Amino acid sequence: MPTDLKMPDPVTTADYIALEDDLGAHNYHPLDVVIARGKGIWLWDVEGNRYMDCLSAYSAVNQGHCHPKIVGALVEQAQKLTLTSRAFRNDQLGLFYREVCALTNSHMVLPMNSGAEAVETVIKAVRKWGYEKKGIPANQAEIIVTSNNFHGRTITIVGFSSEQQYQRGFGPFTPGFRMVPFGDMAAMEAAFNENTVAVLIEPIQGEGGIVIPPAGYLPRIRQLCDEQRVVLVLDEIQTGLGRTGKFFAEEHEGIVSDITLIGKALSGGVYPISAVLSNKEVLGVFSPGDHGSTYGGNPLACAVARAALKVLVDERLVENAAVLGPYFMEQLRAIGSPHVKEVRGRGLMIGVELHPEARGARRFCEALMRRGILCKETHMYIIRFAPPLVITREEVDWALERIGEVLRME
Ligand code: IF1
Repeated sequence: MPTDLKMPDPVTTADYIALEDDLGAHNYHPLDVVIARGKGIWLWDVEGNRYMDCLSAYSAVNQGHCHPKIVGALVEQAQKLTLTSRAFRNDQLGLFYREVCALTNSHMVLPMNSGAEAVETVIKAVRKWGYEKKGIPANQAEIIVTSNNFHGRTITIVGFSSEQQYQRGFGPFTPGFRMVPFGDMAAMEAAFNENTVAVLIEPIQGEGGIVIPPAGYLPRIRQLCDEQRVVLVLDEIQTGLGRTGKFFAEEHEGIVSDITLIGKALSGGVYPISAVLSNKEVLGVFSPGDHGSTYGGNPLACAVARAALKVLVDERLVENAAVLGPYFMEQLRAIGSPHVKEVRGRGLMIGVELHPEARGARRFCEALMRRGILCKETHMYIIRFAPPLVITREEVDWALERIGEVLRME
């Protein structure tokens, strides 16, 4: 039955929700707020109500919504050239390569579109590297991953998730992954074998509940990878680009990965682009025709990413997160709510874990929405606070006043 386009246009929040619920797949359970406009840390819904964004589209909008310099780059490039396919070259790609490699001390980069595509790309790269450079027998390559991980939603990626819901109904899955409990050093050491090509891990588990690794865990993995010629791949798609108060979260651990995955804030939420940042040894295994994508490395994405990275540096957003994050967490602890079990995080990647008796985090997120703050629960009991990195101290105080009211409710 074709959709009745003669239906009147939606006007109210309820109208928009009805349209979404009627025609959209129900693969999300969003808050009942319909956003129409965003600027900086603020969002406005279709009724004109203003909200502080404390999710930043899962850290894709670190630079703030609709940053004029990033949108300006989008508009300017969109009027010149948007897509050539990689059958031809374009004048933005090399400039993006030079700038992102200089900023991240990388020697080779492969641009893709979504974070999951960057993860899939690195899986192909480390496997091929394992066969061609490490001499692992064909189809025997193993990648070590950790429980409670989140790396995307493709069949291969959910196949190595520990979250049953991400897997239910989607099998069969891709072999070649060995999962160990996150933070368990003995299990990690035991998982290494002659067929191990890489360890794929988030330096802080985002969706897993803002889980910070035990002290020494990542440095020991770095050492094991060095000793056993295994590639250390850090998924910084959510933690990277200033979110944790460092340019990359690995800096908190004093380590340097072999390969870093970035996405989300690489474009400031304006256009999908992700990238695999590598040394030449691993990404160098790709030959023409081995890998690609229609939109990967398109000039529009590269122009936007160049502007987004420049904003991150010019506006000292990493430094801002490093100052306001600890302040935010200290003040959250000072609320002294009986519901709160722990406040944890790094920079402006903050999780407030509630006691089971608090009856779940969703009701607190809904109460915060009624007070003009949009945030998201994860794993039932954790409220995530991740505002854009452009937030000011005064705006943090504005949020704390309202969060305090909500965390003191029954
Ligand atoms: C959803 C979660 C966050 C990521 C890390 C790779 C990807 C993501 C560390 C894949 C993406 C997004 C996906 C989005 C919601 C959000 C999310 F709740 F799903 F788990 F942030 F925690 N690595 N995370 O966080 O990147 O393909 O999405 O560009 O799927 O609902 P993507």
